[in-house]
Amino acid sequence: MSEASEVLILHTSDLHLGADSILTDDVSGNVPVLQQVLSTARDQQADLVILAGDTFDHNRQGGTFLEEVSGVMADAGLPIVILPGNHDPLTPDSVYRRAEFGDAGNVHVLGLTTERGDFPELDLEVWGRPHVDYLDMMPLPEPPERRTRWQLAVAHGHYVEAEPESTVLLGSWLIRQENLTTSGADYVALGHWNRAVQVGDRQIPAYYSGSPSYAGTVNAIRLHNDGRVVVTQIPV
Ligand SMILES: [Mn+2]
Repeated sequence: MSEASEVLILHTSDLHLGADSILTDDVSGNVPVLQQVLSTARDQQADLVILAGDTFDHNRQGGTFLEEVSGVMADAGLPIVILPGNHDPLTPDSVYRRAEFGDAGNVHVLGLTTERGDFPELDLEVWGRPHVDYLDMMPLPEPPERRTRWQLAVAHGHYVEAEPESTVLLGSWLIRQENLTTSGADYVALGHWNRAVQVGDRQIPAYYSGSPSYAGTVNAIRLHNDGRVVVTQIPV
C-alpha cells in the first residue's frame, strides 16, 4: 500500500493503443502513453491501475505490437484492471483472448480472466460489465453483492443527464444517474469520453478520466480509512 492510511488507485481510459494517427506521422501506436501512465503509477506508488475501456483502438491488433503491449503491462510491477470497451470488446477474436500477459498475473481483464478484480490485501474489489460485441448494452447494471470494504465500479459509455429526445443516442451505451445511485460504489471509473470530468449528483463519486492523450492527466483516487474518497487529476 502507498500508505497505511490509504489506498491509491490510478484511473485512465481510451488509450486507443494501435490507432493509426491521421494527424502526425507518429507510428508508435500510443504505446508511450501507456508507458507514461504506468511509470506515473509507480512514481505515485499506486496500488492499482484501472483502464476503463478502449485500451486498444480495435481488435485487429496482433503480432509484435500485441506482444510489445502485453509485455509492457506484464512488466508494470502493479495490478492492472482492464474493462473491454466498444473499440476492444470481448468478441471471439478479441485482442484480449490473444494477448499473453505472462506469469506475473498482474493483468486482470474483466469478463475474461476474472469476473471481479479481487484485492483482499486492499480490502477492495473492482467490477464492471465488459463490452462483448459492438451492440448497445447497459454499461452499469445492478452491482454484485459487496464483499469488501471498498467496491469500485468501472463502466464504458455515455453519461446522460436527461433522457434523449431523439433516437440519435440509441446504441450509445447510456449511463444514467439512477445507475450511479444503484451501484452504491465508492467510486465509478468511467471511460468513453476524451475529457476528464465529474458527472452525476456527487452522492456517488463518478468521474471520466478522459484520454491521457487529450486530457494530459490521469485520475488519482485516494481511499482513506475514515471513508473519505478524494479524487484529483495528476499530469502524465
Ligand atoms: Mn469508447
